[in-house]
Amino acid sequence: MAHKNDKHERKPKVIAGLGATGLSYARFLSRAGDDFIVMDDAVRTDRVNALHQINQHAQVIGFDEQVMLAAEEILVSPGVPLKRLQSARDAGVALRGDVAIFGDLAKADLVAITGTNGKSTVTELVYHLAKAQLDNVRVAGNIGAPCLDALDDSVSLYVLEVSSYQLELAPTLKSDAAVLLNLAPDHLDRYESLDAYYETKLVLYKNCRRPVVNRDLGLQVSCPEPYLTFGSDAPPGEDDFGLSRQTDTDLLMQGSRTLLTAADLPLPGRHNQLNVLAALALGRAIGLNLDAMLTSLRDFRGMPHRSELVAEVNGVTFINDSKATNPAATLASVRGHESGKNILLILGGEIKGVSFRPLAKELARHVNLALLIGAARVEIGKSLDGEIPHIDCETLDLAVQTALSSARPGDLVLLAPGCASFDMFADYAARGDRFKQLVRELLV
Ligand code: UMA
Ligand code: ADP
Repeated sequence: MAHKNDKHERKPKVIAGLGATGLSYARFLSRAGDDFIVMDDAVRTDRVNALHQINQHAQVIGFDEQVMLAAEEILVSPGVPLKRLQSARDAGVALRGDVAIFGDLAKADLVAITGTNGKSTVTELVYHLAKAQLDNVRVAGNIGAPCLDALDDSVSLYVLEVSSYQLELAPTLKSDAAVLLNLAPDHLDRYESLDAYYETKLVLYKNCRRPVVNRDLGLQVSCPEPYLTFGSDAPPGEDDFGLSRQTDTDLLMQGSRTLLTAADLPLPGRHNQLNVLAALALGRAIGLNLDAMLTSLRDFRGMPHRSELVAEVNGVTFINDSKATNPAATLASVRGHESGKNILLILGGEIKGVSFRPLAKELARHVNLALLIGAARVEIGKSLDGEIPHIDCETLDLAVQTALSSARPGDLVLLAPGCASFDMFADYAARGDRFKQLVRELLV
């Protein structure tokens, strides 16, 4: 008779999605000696090879209802919409996400960062500030490093970027400090409404010891201790962070103390001033020294594909902000580059159910010409009609050529497409890399 614990008698664990997270689940389960089945709609050979390095017997199949229903639990990759797994959930099969598993197992302090835009910048900034003052700081999460791979008992602080997709299965995540940076329309191809998307993000504050709250959002957060705030107005209290306008520059303040002038910042634009304030507030929330953070800030270099200067060609400046993947990010990016230069904006890709129409008038104040690419270019063109002149370029290659022939010396060509890249590229980084390559080819 088979023993109760015989693995042949046990229900299998199932991994849904074989991307970066799926591979991290495979490593996680293999460390525990668990067998598993992987489901994926579009299996890639390189990923299967990577999987078989972890467990050479692991089976990879398409999404299968019977397998899901027979699972002990399903470990879900963030890109897999939960409605794909609803019947298993209804039948009582547990759906688990990496951030919740990580939160249960992580022993060190945790700073968690979400928001529609600025997550990676603030995550990287907090990591940069914290590692100058603490040993063994680890950065992980949606920034591109699955959090289960970061689990390590020698870590003293985790800085975790969390997406709304990840929060769907981590509604009780405990953190020592957390921020919801901002909210703007995005991912409406996944959520039924804007409120549903916003509510998924708001759960981050539920079990947070020291929330950091953006005053511009007007949120009321209930928590046992007073919380720190930041915002684009002057700080209301001595511990709060904010901005004070001077005639020629903005000042970053804590209470009545001037910390920095905007001109001292290593990153352009009002949005990055807010990102810096959020990072400083998070640093204070976990006890980092403020003066030391201000010193470290000076050598933060920003991240690739976020307002990255590529080159100047015939007097025309080319900037890569491929990571601007929704209209609000595009607008922040455009505003961040206003310096009296004419802006030619490359827009388009997969639109994720979010219209440019509400922002078209405001974009028109800064943008002289839009060059439209990708699957949503016709739809975007309609939403810009009457506001911004636009040219249908279809491809990024053509958009770069058209930009160069339409621009005059002193103009700025900005790739801030306001859309996902998956219609034409593997991801935003591949799109940004292609843009940089095309611009560099103009130099030779
Ligand atoms: N898949 C299916 N069926 C589906 C959806 C996906 O089979 O319905 C499969 C795909 O064929 C693919 C795999 O799932 O093989 C991909 O899984 P995934 O989309 O969850 O991607 P990962 O590679 O695991 O990367 C994820 C995050 N991706 C998404 O949330 C879409 C990465 O964020 C994150 O860096 C990584 O985990 C580590 O935590 C990227 C992202 O675009 C940067 N995030 C969104 C954003 O920032 O807007 C939320
Ligand atoms: P995320 O990880 O949330 O996508 P990133 O830090 O990678 O955010 O920044 C992506 C883009 O979003 C930037 O290049 C910029 O165009 C825009 N952005 C960054 N911070 C903000 C902000 N605080 N508010 C609005 N837009 C922002």
